[in-house]
Parts: sequence; C-alpha cells; structure tokens
Amino acid sequence: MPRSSLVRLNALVATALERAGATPEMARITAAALVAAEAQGLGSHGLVRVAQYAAHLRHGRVNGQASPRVVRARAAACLVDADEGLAFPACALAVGEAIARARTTGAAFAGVTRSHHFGAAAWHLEPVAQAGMVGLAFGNSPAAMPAWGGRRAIFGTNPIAAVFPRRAAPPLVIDLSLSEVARGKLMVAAREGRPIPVGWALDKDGNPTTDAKAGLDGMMLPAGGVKGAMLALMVELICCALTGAAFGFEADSFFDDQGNRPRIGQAFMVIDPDALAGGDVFDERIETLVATMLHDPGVRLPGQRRIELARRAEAEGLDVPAPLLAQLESLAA
Ligand code: NDP
Ligand code: PYC
Repeated sequence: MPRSSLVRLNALVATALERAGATPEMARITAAALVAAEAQGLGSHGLVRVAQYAAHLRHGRVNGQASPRVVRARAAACLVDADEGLAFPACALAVGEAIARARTTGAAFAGVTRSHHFGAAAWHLEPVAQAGMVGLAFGNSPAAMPAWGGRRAIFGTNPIAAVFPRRAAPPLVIDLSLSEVARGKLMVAAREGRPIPVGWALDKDGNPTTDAKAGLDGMMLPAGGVKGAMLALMVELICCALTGAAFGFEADSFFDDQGNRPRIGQAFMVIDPDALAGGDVFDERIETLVATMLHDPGVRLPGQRRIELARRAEAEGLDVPAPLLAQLESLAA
C-alpha cells in the first residue's frame, strides 16, 4: 500500500474536487475534512467519498459555485443557506456564527439548510472545543431506515456528535450514526468484498443479511432498536423542521451519482460553560467523571482512538490502498 503525507492527500483531493467543478475554497475545506476523517480511521467518511462528491458536482447534484450565507438571525439563533453546495463551507460558517453568538449569549444554535453530506459530524466541532465551549452537531441524511414498525426507509442514519473540552487533555469526542453503524461502513465492506455482521442491515425483502451489497440495496437497522429510531426522528425534526431543509425521504441516495440535490440540513449548538456553573466547576466535574471512568481498566475515552490515529498519520503519513490512490490521481489529473 503506498504511503502518502496528509499534505499531499489534501492537495490531491482539493485538486480532484476543483476539477469536478468546486470553487477553490469549497475544495480546500472539503479536502481538509475528508483527509482528517481518513487520518482518524473513519475510512467510511474519508477518501472513498471523493469520487462520490466529484460525481455529484459533475452531475449537478451539488452547486460547485455555491456561496453560503446567513439568511436569518435573531440573538442566539441563525440560519445558514448552503446554496446547494458541498456542506463543509456552510457548516464552517454556521459553527463560526454559533461560537461568536455563544460568547455573548451563553448558548447559540445555528441551522444549515439546502445542504449536502457533512461527513463525520464531530469534525465540524473542533473549533468549538478549541474555543473552550461544548458543541453538539446533528445532521440528517437520505432515507436509509424505516420509522419504527415500518417497512419503508424514511429516516437517514442521522449522526449526532458532541465535544467537551478538557483543560489539559484532548477533548472528549462522541460521534455516532443512529443506525447500528454508519451506512458508509457497508459501502467500504462492499468495495472490499467483506461480509457484514448480522444486525447491521436488512436486504430489500426485509430479511437480515450479511451481504454488504444486499444491505445497501435494503435498509439499515436503528442503533438500540426503537430508541435509535426515535433519536433519528428527533434529528430529522431538528435539522429540517427548524431550518426548512429536506427530510431524508425527500433526498436521493448519496451513493448514486445521479439524483436530486439532496437539500438536507444540519444543526449546531454551542454552549459556553462560563454562562452556567463556570469554567472551573466544568473542568472539575469533567475530570472527576473521566478519572472515575478510567479507574476501570477496561474503559477508554471516546475520541481517544481517533486522536491517536490522527497524530500518527500526521507524523508518518497514511497507507492508502493502491486502487483508491489511483482513483484520486485520475480524478485530479
Ligand atoms: P462508531 O460506531 O464507529 O463510533 C461511535 C462512537 O462510539 C464514537 O464516538 C467512538 O469513539 C465511540 N466508541 C466506540 N467504541 C468505544 C469504546 N470501546 N470506548 C469508548 N468509546 C467508544 O460510529 P458510527 O459507525 O455510528 O459512525 C461513524 C462516523 O460516520 C461518524 O463520524 C458519523 O458522524 C459518521 N456518519 C455520518 C453520516 C452523514 O450523513 N454525514 C451518517 C452516518 C454516520 P472513537 O471514535 O474514539 O472510537
Ligand atoms: O454513512 O450512514 C452513512 C451515510 C449516510 C449518508 C451518507 N453516508
């Protein structure tokens, strides 16, 4: 497997996206997010998405010249219109707005409408942790799961993420889909010809399957049964009812090159600990919980795996499978 530095991969991905029609800024920030996901061991939301985004740009499912802007705002709340572009510039604008507003109001909410796939949800919250605040992220995605009791996909896999900064350590990062696993993990398994565990997905006839391709043609199962399905419903409502974005069942699959502009939504909440019990109390409470958790030798902190992998990738580069690297080089040529 050829090894590449993160700098080289960033340049390659940005060039590939620009060639497909993205503005240089849209390409740059999208490349940063996808390479960071790959570096963090999130292959399902990393470099494999470049060809998908490039195809969406080429087929008009994404507006490559989009110019996201704040379209409504009142005190601690604002709405960003992604202008049907790739999601990353719009989400960066929304998160920046939420941080700035939370500094004065104590907490802020920024919604994003008319958007596209926002990758790994927690990536967007890094600036929030750097600002010493708590961040929450929500995103809906094209329908892949039924409502509880149903047989037709209505909700997306709808990730949620949270970051909690720590004074002298990396933040706690919690980031998960509301399906048993992200659908992207089926895409990676199908690509590599690997089976999937029972409990991840149903085939198109509603039977449990270990065939990743059959799972992609069928439906995902919610994480934790009815509870995951209810959380997925919550995310649809937060990301779409509040922002005007399209529900999962109104958006064509990201896994198809052709289809509609998904126009889905994202939402970010930022909370300043100083507005509540105060930074010192916040730090003490977090460290007390972390120390108690880590007292049990079987426990590790969420986010730790990603942070360690990212540090190693930064120093040593990433081993990218030869066919994937060749695909990126061809898209960038
Ligand atoms: P995972 O099941 O891989 O991980 C879920 C969470 O559990 C992570 O925070 C992980 O931390 C934590 N975790 C797992 N094992 C342990 C452990 N032993 N101890 C402590 N914490 C643990 O996530 P998913 O497959 O559900 O999602 C993967 C990614 O896909 C996410 O980044 C998500 O945002 C993204 N996604 C994006 C979608 C979109 O539409 N944009 C749709 C669906 C998913 P750690 O990372 O440290 O392992
Ligand atoms: O990985 O679950 C997923 C996903 C949904 C839409 C795009 N990726």
